[in-house]
Amino acid sequence: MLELEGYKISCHGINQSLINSCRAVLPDILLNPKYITTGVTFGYLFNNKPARFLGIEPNKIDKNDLFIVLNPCNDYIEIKNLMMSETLWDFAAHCLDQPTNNIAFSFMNITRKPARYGPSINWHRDFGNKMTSTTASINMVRVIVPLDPCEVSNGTVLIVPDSHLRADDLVLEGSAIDINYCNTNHEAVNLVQGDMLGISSQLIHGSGINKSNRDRNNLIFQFIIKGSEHSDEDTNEPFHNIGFDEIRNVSKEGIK
Ligand SMILES: O=C(O)CCC(=O)C(=O)O
Repeated sequence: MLELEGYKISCHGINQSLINSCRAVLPDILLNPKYITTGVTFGYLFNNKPARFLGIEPNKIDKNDLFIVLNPCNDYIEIKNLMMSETLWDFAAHCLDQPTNNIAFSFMNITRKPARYGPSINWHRDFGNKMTSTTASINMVRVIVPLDPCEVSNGTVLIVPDSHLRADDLVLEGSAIDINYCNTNHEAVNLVQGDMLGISSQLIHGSGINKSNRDRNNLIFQFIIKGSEHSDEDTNEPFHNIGFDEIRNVSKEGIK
């Protein structure tokens, strides 16, 4: 499916009470020292990539707050419950053109854009991205589940249609993406709570700054085709490789 279309939206697939529970536990996750150690803070991002905050006063940025939270499903039953939702797995399987019992969950994160200082995310493909990618990333889909309504003003996801089919001519000098092309040919994907957005690992996407007064938090679940080669040598965070039936049977303490 994604091989043809590059991305797919499912409207209102996730139960609102699951979204509400995840949203409610978010403040607790953000204060958890474990995620502060393993995640990426806005301070780190600002020091290393200040252009992501273009037009934002540095003193507006909470430097200790988290931009990326890695794998909170390991400890939070609220996130795990959403992750066990059949509609999420069926959607991911549909994106990968597979039966649900032939896909595996590998990794998840929260990507945050707080009101007034949420940073932009540069044009990129997930294929080959060291933080998220496995060696199996050609057989991978990342499914975005927004915890807040997302539109251009609060930094929703922007996609470059058909860029997954044009891996050659949208790449300059072997690595850099043609930024001018992306700047003029992208589309915004507006999402509401309950929606899911599946993105092919080959599709170029990014997102803008959030200067609005509305937070934007995305849960992002990564699935691969079972049996795909799997490597975590490029990342500090181990990837899971766990099917739907197994995930339902793991204890409430979390996925290990
Ligand atoms: O949350 C976003 O704005 C985009 C996330 C993204 O690009 C990714 O996870 O690859």
